[in-house]
Amino acid sequence: RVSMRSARILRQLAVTVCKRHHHHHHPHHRYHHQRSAGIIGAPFSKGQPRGGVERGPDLIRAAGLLNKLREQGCTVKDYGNMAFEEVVDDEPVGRVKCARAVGSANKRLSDAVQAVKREGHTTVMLGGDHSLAIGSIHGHSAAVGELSVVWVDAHADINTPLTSSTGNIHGQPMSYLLHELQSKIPVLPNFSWIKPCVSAKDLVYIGLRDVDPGEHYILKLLGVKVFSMSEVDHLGVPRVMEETCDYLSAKVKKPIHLSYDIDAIDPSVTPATGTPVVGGLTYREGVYITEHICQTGLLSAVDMVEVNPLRGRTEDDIQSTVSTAVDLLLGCFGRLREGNHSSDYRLPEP
Ligand SMILES: [Mn+2]
Repeated sequence: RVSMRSARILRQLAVTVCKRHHHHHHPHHRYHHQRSAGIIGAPFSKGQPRGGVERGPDLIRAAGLLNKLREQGCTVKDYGNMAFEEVVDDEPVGRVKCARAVGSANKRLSDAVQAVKREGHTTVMLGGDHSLAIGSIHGHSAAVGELSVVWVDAHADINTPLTSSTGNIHGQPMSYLLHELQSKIPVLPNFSWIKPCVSAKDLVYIGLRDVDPGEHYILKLLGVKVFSMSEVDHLGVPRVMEETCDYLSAKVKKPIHLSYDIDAIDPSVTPATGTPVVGGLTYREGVYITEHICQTGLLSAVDMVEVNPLRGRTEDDIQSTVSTAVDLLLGCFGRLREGNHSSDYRLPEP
């Protein structure tokens, strides 16, 4: 049932209803479930200082995301790009920059994600910077209850407003969402709506290689499961994904929120991003992560963030970054590198 409130929110979003493709269950398609993607563009960049990241949603669409998803049998509904209010006099609060704008944008995003979840889709939030994970995860949890969060990123993004040395909120989103950190979060304007909704035991990091001292302390203090690039090197991504899923489904299988920062991938592949760090995941490792999560059948929301065309030095830099983001999203929705065919495919008769 769509509530009055979410109906209003859905009307506010630009709605493009797309052709639905129906696929019937077929025993030969073990991993080919009926999937439906609800796409929300969030062209927002105030969680960090570099302009350009607000162009991410349109670039990812322009690279053919919607058609490619449909070609692999996915139902797609594009809710368009969100509009965010201009906040004037958004002075730093302590060291925290643009708190009012980030708080307000994420409140809107949370409402939008709730509404899209209630229409039954797997949400795809196209960022924008990673501060948007606050609203995306908050809204997802408000709609479906307790979540598992898989955070694929070079960075842990778990600074509190007080441990952050930069004051950029895109390095802090997890701190606002974790129950365990609530006593460490100061009051910020436009943040009072946030209710912590993730337990440290339900969070797994993959790909970390640039972690601040305060963040490292928090990860150890809370016993968060981390597969840094060292573990990726040591175990290999297949084992990392097996352990991730075993760890998250040890008790109950919760819906998975995959928060994918494009900077998790090595900058030789995805250079057009705000805070690139050498030594990242290969393209193949990055895609394998999405394929594995897809095959759990538990993926309920995805963020794809930090694609910033202004950070690419060449057109090739931008194209490689954007097309990798698209391929990661296709992997989330059932694309197999062995190939796919629809369940009603018939060989032409001579
Ligand atoms: Mn990052």
